[in-house]
Amino acid sequence: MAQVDVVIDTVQDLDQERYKGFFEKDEAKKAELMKTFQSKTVTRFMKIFAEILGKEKWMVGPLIKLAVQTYLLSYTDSTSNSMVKYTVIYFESPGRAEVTRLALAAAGADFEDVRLTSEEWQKRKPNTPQGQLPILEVEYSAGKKVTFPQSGAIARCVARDLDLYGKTPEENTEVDVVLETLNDLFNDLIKIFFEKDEKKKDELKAALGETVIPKYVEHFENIKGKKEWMVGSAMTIADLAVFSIFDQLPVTFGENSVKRFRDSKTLPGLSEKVAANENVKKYLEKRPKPKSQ
Ligand SMILES: N[C@@H](CCC(=O)N[C@@H](CS)C(=O)NCC(=O)O)C(=O)O
Repeated sequence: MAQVDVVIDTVQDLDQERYKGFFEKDEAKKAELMKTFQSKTVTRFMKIFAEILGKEKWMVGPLIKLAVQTYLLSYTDSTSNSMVKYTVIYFESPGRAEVTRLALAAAGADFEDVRLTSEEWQKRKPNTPQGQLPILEVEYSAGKKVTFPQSGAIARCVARDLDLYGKTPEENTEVDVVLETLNDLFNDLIKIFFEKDEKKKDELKAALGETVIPKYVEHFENIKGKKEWMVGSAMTIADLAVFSIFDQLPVTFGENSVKRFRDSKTLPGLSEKVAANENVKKYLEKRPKPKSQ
């Protein structure tokens, strides 16, 4: 049982470290202490536990191991950016990954922007969750790593983690409405890419600027109304979604596709505000320039 005591006392030491931040009154110092706890202290204790438990000679070893892992992950699964590294894997284009890349950039998160060529993708495809991109890898400082497919799911994952998902459950759902509308728009665009008949393809392209995009512009206008942002009173991933699609459309489908957007009384101003965000600005300067396809 002595070994159990060693683990329990070590857990207590870890808690003592956590309380330093917990009981700190000065908000700036508290934030600093919590950051150090999450980014350094938990990792240090992980190593200590790994050493103790690595011996694996006790009957209770595996159970303690499970308990300790659960205990540590309860800290590391929470939402501090400092302890998480994100990797977004997609093709070079903005496409279905851009809203996630923008969210990570806007929040100043630690993120790797991996852009694959078709050849590189073909090699990696068999080892991915659904054989499609984008993929988001999330690596916690305690060593846990998860990989998610599905652009909507990964956009929501980073929005939740990085406080870009609205402040209330109602706002979360409003953000979802925007992301789902964006998904519908993508599905309409994809019909054009997959159309083999050149005549029909041209018809679809013409309809884009005439009827398809105007319909989505109206949806987005109605959601935004007279508010400063799409949802609530602060920038969310919904604003990044609107910015990203109207940034991308003219490059891929020409200026005609976004005529209704340019004429909108509310959406271009929103896009300008998103582009003026310091972190977004830095990302836009750094990212590969979107190409027409
Ligand atoms: N519903 C999925 C669709 C993903 C999808 O269609 N990905 C395309 C690129 S936009 C892809 O991976 N194409 C390459 C392939 O299927 O090998 C999502 O939203 O992530």
